[in-house]
Amino acid sequence: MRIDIVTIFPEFFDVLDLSLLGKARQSGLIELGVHNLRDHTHDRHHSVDDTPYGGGAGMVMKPEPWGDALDAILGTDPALVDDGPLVIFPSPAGDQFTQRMARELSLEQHLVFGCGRYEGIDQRVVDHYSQRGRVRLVSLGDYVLNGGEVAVMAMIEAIGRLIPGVVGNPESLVEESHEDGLLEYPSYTKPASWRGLDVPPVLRSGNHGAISTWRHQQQIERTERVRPDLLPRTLS
Ligand code: JEW
Repeated sequence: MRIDIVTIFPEFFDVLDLSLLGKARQSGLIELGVHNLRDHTHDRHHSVDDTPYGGGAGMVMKPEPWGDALDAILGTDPALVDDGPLVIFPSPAGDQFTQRMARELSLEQHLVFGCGRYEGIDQRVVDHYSQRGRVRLVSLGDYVLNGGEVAVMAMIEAIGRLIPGVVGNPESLVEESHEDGLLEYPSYTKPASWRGLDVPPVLRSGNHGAISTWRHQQQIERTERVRPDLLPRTLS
């Protein structure tokens, strides 16, 4: 998969050199381009923002640097068509990012993330690229961030680990929280007793049937307790 990011804080994405995602880049499974929006300004002060039409607090990102930056990545072919790059703008007004969406996005060939700052990007940028191809507004969750960078980081981590070969053991993908609609069961490692707290004896019994049953029961209890909204709606 190819991923391009447009941001005024390219250094923010230096951490993508590390860990699983860094290895995936080295092995060529993920190709990453990070682009500084200010490289696409033409004025002396490299301005990317201006005051909002209609008034109001704060600043809005100007459309021209966005147009130049995105054209440099996407090309200027007026029709980007249905199977071209997918452009994603993180936004508090977007569709909620979920594990399901991560799975869908992990099947894409080319993702382009546009990270806004200030009060957001001039609406015409979204409108223009929606006319030329596929654009999505995506929200990480119902809280307000200062810009799109943290949201993009989270999305790339969630999407990247679903690309075949990025996570060493594909079974660990299936087993994890949310892939089966339930929360994860609690995990333990050595020592068997720590500060007076013992590992549940069933996990040391060697009885794999009993272990599976216990873990599944733990998943259901945990989900009922903290995330009942994840369980299928039951009658009565
Ligand atoms: C988020 C991108 C860019 C995503 C999630 N837009 C906007 C905006 C901002 C603050 C207040 C009101 C609107 C800041 N901001 C962003 C915020 C994504 C941008 C500028 C974002 N929360 N926040 N899930």
